[in-house]
Amino acid sequence: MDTSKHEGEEKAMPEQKTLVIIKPDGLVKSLTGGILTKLSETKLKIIAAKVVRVSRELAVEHYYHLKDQPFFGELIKYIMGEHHTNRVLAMVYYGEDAIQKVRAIAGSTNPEEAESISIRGMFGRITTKGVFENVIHASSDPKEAEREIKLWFMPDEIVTDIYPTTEKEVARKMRVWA
Ligand code: DAT
Ligand code: MG
Repeated sequence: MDTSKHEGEEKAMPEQKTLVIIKPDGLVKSLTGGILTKLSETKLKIIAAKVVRVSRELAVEHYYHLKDQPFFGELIKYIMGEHHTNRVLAMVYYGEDAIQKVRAIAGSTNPEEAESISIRGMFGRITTKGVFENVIHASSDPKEAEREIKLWFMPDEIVTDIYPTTEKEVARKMRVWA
């Protein structure tokens, strides 16, 4: 049986997963609804979502590739919500061509260069300190998506099995309801 056409189609339109974060300015300015509505234009599935208080450790790990940039310190303060609120909404979107679809709707990194009907174009701004408050993070390629999703989520927080897992005995104290 010749399956080459089918395989070719799968390669052209792979199912992908991508980490999306609504940053602190997005939450504090009540932009969540508008951003989720824009993202729903992609017709992708949300397979994980949680509100996270971002620690310095998580922020630095997330943006480690930018650690030598002059804006790194301000970027870490921004994602930790120093000027807004210390929480973000972290999500995993899944589906065909997810990474590019979300990046297209998010718009360019610099909110002033972003297309006006993109999320960053509609809701982003540049502060007087030069911080790009661009309201949303979206992974830029499959390798980055995997690293970021594994950094922000545990396997059981995601409703679809997207990466291989293993079972491990862990003895640790955890907070429970009193
Ligand atoms: P993106 O978020 O579009 O993937 P990136 O990964 O290059 O862009 O940078 C991560 C964040 O760092 C970006 O959302 C905003 C900030 N940033 C990037 N370039 C910047 C610059 N030249 N000045 C100020 N902030 C910048
Ligand atoms: Mg990036």
